[in-house]
Amino acid sequence: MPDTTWWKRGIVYQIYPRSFQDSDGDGIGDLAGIRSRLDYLAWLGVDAIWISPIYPSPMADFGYDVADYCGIHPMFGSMEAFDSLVREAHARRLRVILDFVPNHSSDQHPWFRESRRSRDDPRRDWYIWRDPAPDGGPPNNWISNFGGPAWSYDEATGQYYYHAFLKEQPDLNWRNLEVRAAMFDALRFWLNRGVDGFRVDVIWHLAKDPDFRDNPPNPGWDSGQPEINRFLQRYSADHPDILDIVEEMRGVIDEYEDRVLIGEIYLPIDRLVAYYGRDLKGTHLPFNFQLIQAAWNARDIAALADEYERALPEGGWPNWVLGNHDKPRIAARVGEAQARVAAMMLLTLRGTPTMYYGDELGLGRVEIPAEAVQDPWERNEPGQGFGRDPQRTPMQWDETPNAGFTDGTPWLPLSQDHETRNVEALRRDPVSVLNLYRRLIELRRATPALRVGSFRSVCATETLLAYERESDGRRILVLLNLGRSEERLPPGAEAGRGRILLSTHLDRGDEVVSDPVLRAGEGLVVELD
Ligand code: TEU
Repeated sequence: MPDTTWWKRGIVYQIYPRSFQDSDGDGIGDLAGIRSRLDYLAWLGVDAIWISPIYPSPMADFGYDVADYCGIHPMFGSMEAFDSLVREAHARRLRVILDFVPNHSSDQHPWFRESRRSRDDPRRDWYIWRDPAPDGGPPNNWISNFGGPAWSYDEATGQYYYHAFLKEQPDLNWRNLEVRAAMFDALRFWLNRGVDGFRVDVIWHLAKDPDFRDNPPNPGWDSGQPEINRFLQRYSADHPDILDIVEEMRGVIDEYEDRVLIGEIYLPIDRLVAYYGRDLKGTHLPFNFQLIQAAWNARDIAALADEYERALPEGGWPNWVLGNHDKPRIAARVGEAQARVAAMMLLTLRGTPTMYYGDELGLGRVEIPAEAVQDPWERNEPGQGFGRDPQRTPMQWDETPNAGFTDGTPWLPLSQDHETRNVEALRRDPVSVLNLYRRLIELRRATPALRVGSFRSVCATETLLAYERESDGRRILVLLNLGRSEERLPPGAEAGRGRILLSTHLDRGDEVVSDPVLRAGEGLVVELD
């Protein structure tokens, strides 16, 4: 029996809800907006949407500061709007994955308000409170991911509380069993409403060193890097106790049929794969961000793919991510031509691909004028390129004002070229990056070797990456030219005769080749004889 598990076979599409589609003219996307674009997603061919947080929130970190784990922010709509989004998505065979933010809540969450009331409040231990250091300063040297100390002093009770991110995002104490129970009930609340799974925010942060030891300095740090990198996160993250918590969380997911648990994890490969859990009882998919972090160099990417394949536990299903709301867009990192090669890579590697909305339009870096900055990280550590607004700008749908995103004023600017770079225009252009994505998705869906087949590196030079996928004797060769000049497989590495199924240039179907020449920035999918 072939394994038909949807999250192994399918493609995930991330929606940043503030920026997908506005339906009420406030300049911010919402649930009704997403619902109105489901037909587009079905046309594109993806299988699941992951929606960044839509819960009530003061929006200090744009929803990653949750004030109620079981509600919908009125800006995004109502619970009815949510239910009908799920219903209509399911009617189109689209799964819905929510973002779960368990590591920290908003400082406006009733739990934290209660926790800070007094040292002996029953909720005190739900968060992480420590006495000042002997000199009155913070309890240790831990830094916030957005710069500055990770501890804030509370005058009224004379203690510091810990926040790995903003001071408006106090970390919950997952060593407290009541916290776990309350959070697991929140998961059940959404599972009962029919959601198909969760992407869990910073899951590798859930437990800290019980002794709160100082982190060691990072010898590789220089002043061009974010302040968080000054120290190695040895004691503040990736604590071994996290795996027990993740297994418990998975247990909740397994109370329901056919749901998925995805973990957001920025760790080296050997540590990342631990999050599959003992006997695969952890996350189904620990997000693999290698393609986001790697230098755009075929040799490095091949080495990472091989290392990743080798590191996977028996039965662990791989996955690949090309972009998200925290990292510069792929087209901004590697340029428009290479972004097409990257699309082919994402959709032909072995494992579940996660796409980021707008990448299918080839959206690049959108310049954000100083007065339009929204991201709190940019405000804390300005002018150094850490801000995340450039990759969170509105989706561009058509040629109308504001590209059909909103009738009001968009919360972030659109890219300058939105009159030509939009879904309608690119749909009409048969060789557009949008049509490339659609063809790649269609090809992956129709080709078992790409969907489920084995992976084998064929060759990698600085600029040429070649790998083979195989299933039931059907062999697919993927050739990717990461350079600016013509490429072909080096002597001795020729792979034999075959038929081109797809070129990134979308102009070479059905050609029979034995040693194809790739044009600059061209990728080919070849079915071998
Ligand atoms: O991101 C975690 C985060 O900040 C990552 O960028 C990570 O710390 C860093 O890249 C390590 O190299 C999640 C959300 O995706 C982000 O939007 C939130 O701001 C953050 O958590 C806090 O919830």
